[in-house]
Amino acid sequence: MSDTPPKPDAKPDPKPDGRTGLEPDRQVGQDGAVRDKLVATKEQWARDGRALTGHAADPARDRLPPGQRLVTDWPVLDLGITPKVTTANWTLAVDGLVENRLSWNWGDFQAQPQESFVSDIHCVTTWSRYDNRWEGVSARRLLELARPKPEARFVVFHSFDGYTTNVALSDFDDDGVLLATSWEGQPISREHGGPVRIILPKLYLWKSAKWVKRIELLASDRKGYWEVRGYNNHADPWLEERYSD
Ligand SMILES: Nc1nc2c(c(=O)[nH]1)N[C@H]1C(S)=C(S)[C@@H](COP(=O)(O)O)O[C@H]1N2
Ligand SMILES: [Mo]
Repeated sequence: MSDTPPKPDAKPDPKPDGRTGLEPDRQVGQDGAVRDKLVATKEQWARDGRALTGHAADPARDRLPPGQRLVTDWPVLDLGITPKVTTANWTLAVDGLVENRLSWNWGDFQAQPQESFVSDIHCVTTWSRYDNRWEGVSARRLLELARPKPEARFVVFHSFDGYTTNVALSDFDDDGVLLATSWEGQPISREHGGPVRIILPKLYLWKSAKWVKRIELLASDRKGYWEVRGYNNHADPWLEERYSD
């Protein structure tokens, strides 16, 4: 392991040509099955009465955040330190401004109701991957047990590799937010943050801490590893909140 941490994620190429990410050299344009699925999804959204904005002629545009391109693999991105966390030595603490601190091992985690969600993931390095099936314990379940104090408004995730990242409690306490243990029916691999990582699908993926070991609730915000290095504090891909300012 080198002493110097790897560079932050490369800044995305500017797209002065206004390309959509759906040109023929990109995966979606070549993959009729993916396109059909997108059309089907949009039709489902329409049936659900879900509000869609603009780009009606291009179903993919409503699902792909600005400046993103679709991939079908799942790239690995982290500080380059892959901690040796196993189900035998994994522990999780939930502390700070909670009525009931939690301290879980793998057995405690497995004793919780396991839920399944399908979500898209969006990385600030401009790739997005659709329809990831996750299983694990929901953030909502964890919060129900830990019971945040009224003054708790922010969350910091701490990981076994020393990484930290911060979100508003309202973004953690949301639909589809998971402490995920499985992806596409398989345990999440070590390189992707197994045995347990956060999946917070509405924000760029750097907010989804891999190898999570501690969830700290705070009254005031405290920036994490990338946030102090110029990445956006909120990180909403739909607003392209990549960098601060
Ligand atoms: N513990 C930990 N979690 C982390 C990181 C990290 O370095 N350490 N990197 C973040 C970043 S910058 C990204 S883009 C995603 C990448 O997740 P992946 O490697 O599973 O694609 O993990 C995030 N979570
Ligand atoms: Mo990243």
